[in-house]
Amino acid sequence: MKLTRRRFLQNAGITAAALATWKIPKGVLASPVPAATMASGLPGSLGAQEVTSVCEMCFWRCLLTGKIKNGRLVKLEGNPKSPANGTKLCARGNAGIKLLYDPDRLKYPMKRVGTRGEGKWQRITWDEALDTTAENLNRIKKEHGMESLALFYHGASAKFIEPFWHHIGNPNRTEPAFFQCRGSRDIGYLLTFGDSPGSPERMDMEKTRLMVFLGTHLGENIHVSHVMHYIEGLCNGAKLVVVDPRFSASAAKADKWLAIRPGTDTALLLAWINYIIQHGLYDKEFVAKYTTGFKKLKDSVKDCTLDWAAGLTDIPAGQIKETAELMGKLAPHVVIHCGRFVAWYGNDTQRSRALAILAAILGTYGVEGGMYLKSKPPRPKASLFQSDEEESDLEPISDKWPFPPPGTPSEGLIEATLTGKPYPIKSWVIWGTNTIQTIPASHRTIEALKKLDFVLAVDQIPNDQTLFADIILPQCTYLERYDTVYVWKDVKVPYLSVRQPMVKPLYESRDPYWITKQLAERLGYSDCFPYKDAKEYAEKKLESVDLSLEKLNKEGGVVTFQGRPYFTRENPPEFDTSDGKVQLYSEEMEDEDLDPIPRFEPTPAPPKGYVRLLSGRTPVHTFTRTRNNVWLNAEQSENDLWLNDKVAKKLGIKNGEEVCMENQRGVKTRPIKVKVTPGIRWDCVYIVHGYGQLSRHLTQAYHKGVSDGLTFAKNTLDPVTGANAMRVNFVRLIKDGKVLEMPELGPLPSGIPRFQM
Ligand SMILES: Nc1nc2c(c(=O)[nH]1)N[C@H]1C(S)=C(S)[C@@H](COP(=O)(O)OP(=O)(O)OC[C@H]3O[C@@H](n4cnc5c(=O)[nH]c(N)nc54)[C@H](O)[C@@H]3O)O[C@H]1N2
Ligand SMILES: Nc1nc2c(c(=O)[nH]1)N[C@H]1C(S)=C(S)[C@@H](COP(=O)(O)OP(=O)(O)OC[C@H]3O[C@@H](n4cnc5c(=O)[nH]c(N)nc54)[C@H](O)[C@@H]3O)O[C@H]1N2
Ligand code: SF4
Ligand SMILES: [Mo]
Repeated sequence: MKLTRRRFLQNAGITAAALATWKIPKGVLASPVPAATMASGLPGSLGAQEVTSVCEMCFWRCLLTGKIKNGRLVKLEGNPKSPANGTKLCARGNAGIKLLYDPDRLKYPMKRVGTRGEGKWQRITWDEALDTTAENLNRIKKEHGMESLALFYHGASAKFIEPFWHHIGNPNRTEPAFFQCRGSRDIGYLLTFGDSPGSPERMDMEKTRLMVFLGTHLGENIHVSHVMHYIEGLCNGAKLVVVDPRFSASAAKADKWLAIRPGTDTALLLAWINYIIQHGLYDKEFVAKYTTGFKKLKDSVKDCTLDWAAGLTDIPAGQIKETAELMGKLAPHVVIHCGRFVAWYGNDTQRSRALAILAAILGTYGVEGGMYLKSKPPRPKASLFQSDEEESDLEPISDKWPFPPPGTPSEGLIEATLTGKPYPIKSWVIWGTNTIQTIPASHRTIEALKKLDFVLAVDQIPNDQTLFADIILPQCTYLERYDTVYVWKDVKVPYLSVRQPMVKPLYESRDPYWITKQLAERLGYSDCFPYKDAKEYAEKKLESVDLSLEKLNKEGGVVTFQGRPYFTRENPPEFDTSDGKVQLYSEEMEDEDLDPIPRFEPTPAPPKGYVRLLSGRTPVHTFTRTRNNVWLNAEQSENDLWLNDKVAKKLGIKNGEEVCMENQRGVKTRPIKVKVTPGIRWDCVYIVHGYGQLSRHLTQAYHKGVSDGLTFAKNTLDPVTGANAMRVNFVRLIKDGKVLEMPELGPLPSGIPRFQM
């Protein structure tokens, strides 16, 4: 039976479908966690000396213990009972305390008194802020319809507003941090395996014999337990192949660093697949039993030879061959890392499909040292709403794309705001996401923000996007509130925990449940959010799985369950696809006139005189949200510009000198220090994302370093998902007021066109 697109998404389980109610079945709990050594058993009672909770300095959500003295949080540590991070936190996790006590925090509700973008505000009361917001949203809804109200959201704090938007039947909500992150990857894997690789990615690195990373730069990209597994794998003797135009922290640990021409990864993947098939290095039993379309795949990639790929990727054919042979030799105990941030070139779903296909033919799925399986722990459930979800016949803007992840691609909402098509968007509610730096082509986002009838921003610090809001609501931090109950299932030992406050909310900040409930009531939905507060909601959820806050705290703030990481005789392979098999050839894609097997589609090369602008992570910061943190700022307050040493020599630029970048639209950046290094190709430069904030209210971060996001001028969308690509922008350098044409140190292959200015 063929699937329509909608049924595919439903089957894939990634729509906001109702969750099954579970009780903890007998025997499911893993060996009980010993009782914690809490000074006082009751977290949330503010006299307690230690409180367990969940980190949100990034959304990996490591488990925490906070030490409190005289009502002040004095130290954060990893929760020793955590089966994932144990006692360890990363630098950002440790520094959460400096977010809590950041003097620049949003303290009171405010209204705009200057023009949008100016950041001139006046303190108002909560009543005035909520009433003004509701009046505006109700008025706009009456004049232009529900669909004219858009929600931009991210993170734990949006776990109430996002379902609310859904509940009232408004399709116009976007999570830029999903679309512009892993959205296309998840769709690529769902189309192949009927399953996404999860979060954390289910890569069995500690048990593997070989890891293959394309762009993934673990060590700079930090997730405590993921990095621990990676290091454990290396210590256990696993080999590492890193494909990256830059000598990343992972490349530094690699057995093979393949310095690929940016944008050509799909060619490399297809050549690997072809070589592995032609030389019989694939898992014949797995392919025969569990996949469809192998013959079509074999035919489709037959011309993707080593020499063809070498020309495109600039990786010597011998290295492509050698690494393909290594994969064949060590399969199936090979981690083909699915990556996380994949919004690269606009053909990212197809590249993710190619990764998934490579992982499949090597037989790595559900195998020790490959890609382990999602667990099925009990799922706590308690309804946030007393009424049924409202039926909606509104036309979702996302229908323009064949397989969008849930919600609307961010660009769809920006376009509709700017053009009024397919219908006007008149108001944005921005909740926990930096719309200015996170979505490429910021000049368009800013233009859209200026055009809107009403903008609400809910945040904890006066970050870039708050400058454009009419009303700003101060949310308390993750250390001052209850949130929902979390269950980790993309881990080998699944576990459950809950976020609980360590101290009372400071100033007039309020928690997300309270704010959402207040807004819902004022918008005429008093049947939503029936609980007194987020604590009661957490209790109800825990009750549904025979737990309570008290029981959980007795267990040290975490309960673990049994996982099922690998296929076994009792747990044989099964795939949630249309025919129950791994789709090497995708009929769903064919039905949508998309390539059913990935093909190499070149992304335009830099125009003459320019290089490609690349960006990524630093271990001590998370996007823009931590730049104002005084400890983390002290660690790394600015970014630098990685420039190839030979290029630097030709341009006469020395290490540590300052230059500006100019993008292909002629927009110039602030000065940035150059890091001259052989560790980056000549055809690109690299900066860390998250710097160069525009808000002067952030006294630590204001105008420190240079923003990649504000330098991205171009708007290239993945045709499958509608996600924006980030690596399609070009810059040249300006030194002492003089524009420097970037030299070309190698030929451009005939198969790759140049970007037309
Ligand atoms: N230019 C560029 N853009 C990117 C990327 C890139 O590398 N470069 N990476 C992409 C990726 S992978 C991702 S995941 C996204 C991340 O995108 P975002 O999550 O939007 O990134 P941040 O810049 O951290 O912005 C988060 C905002 O939420 C606020 N916030 C944090 N916690 C809370 C809270 O509890 N309550 C409320 N109300 N607000 C809170 C922060 O103060 C901050 O203003 O960005 C994507 N966009
Ligand atoms: N400390 C810290 N850790 C984080 C985050 C954070 O903000 N701070 N964010 C988290 C999130 S949400 C995400 S999505 C991940 C993102 O982290 P990852 O998914 O690991 O990394 P990316 O940001 O995609 O990739 C950056 C790397 O890709 C390389 N690259 C650039 N162009 C190409 C290319 O064409 N081909 C190849 N093969 N490589 C290329 C860059 O040189 C760089 O080394 O990090 C997570 N971890
Ligand atoms: S990786 Fe670091 S910042 Fe992220 S949740 Fe864990 S400790 Fe917190
Ligand atoms: Mo991300």
